[in-house]
Amino acid sequence: MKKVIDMINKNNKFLIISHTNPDGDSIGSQIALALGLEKMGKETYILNQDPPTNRYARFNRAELIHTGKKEFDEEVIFILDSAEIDRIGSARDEMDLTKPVINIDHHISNEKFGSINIVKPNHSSTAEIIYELLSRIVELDKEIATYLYIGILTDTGSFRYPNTTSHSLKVASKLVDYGVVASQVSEFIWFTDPPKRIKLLGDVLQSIKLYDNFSIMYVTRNMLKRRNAKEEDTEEFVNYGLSIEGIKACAIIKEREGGKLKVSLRSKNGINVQNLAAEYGGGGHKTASGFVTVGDLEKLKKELTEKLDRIVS
Ligand SMILES: [Mn+2]
Repeated sequence: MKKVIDMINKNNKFLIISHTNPDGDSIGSQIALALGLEKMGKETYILNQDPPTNRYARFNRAELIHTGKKEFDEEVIFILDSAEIDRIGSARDEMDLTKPVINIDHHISNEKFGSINIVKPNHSSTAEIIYELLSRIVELDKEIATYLYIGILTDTGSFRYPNTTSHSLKVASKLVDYGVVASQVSEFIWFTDPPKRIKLLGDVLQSIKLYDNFSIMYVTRNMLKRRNAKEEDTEEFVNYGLSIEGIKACAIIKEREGGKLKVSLRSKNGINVQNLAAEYGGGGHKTASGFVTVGDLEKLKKELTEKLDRIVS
């Protein structure tokens, strides 16, 4: 951490990159870090391959997030919440490769690709680590605290997942002391869904197939079309597959353009779905992983049924 603080003190222009399809933790961490550094008088530029989804594009500071060609001469590059450098997608092409990279992440599989690596797998989220960094170098305020809180809230599934620790709750508590209104943030993130998303959820839940201790559901292009929805409207649907009594693992298959199939896997009670994702070239955590493959939906359903059956029994 001291090396990072030295690097911050000695430089002025910081590029802040995170992974493709950014989530609440990556976006919350990026915006909080940018606001903290700007408060110290530094210049920052947030760059991601993909724009934020609707849920996160509504943030007041979402305009800080850039995509596409970079217009910035960075001195230092932060890469947040990305276990491998490939996770940042095309943002990598914009990096000045002569500049030092500070890699900050909480994934156990992090490949430590940075010049400096702060990898803390016992932390719930990257935001929890950014809190530790910022609280040492700048006076936090309600706005910075709110973005950090969003990161922790989303990565812990509102403090429900096993990564919810005494430490993550302590950090959340400190953020509330800075003025975060927990109920407002929850409402903003989770209780402002567009009606089409809830209709689509109904359709997707109809597709669920329950086995002894795992479940599989899917979203086809037609299901999306019928509700005038996009794949981003299916975010978090996977968790319903795991919310059923006795279920220890679940999968959701999302049909994409061009015959591609995106699969998200979730598990609990010590079941590991990371290796299953890896079999298809994907990755993630033990309890949350995913992959993209090409093929036939029915065939993949059958394959996953057999493989999940083996994992949970
Ligand atoms: Mn994260």
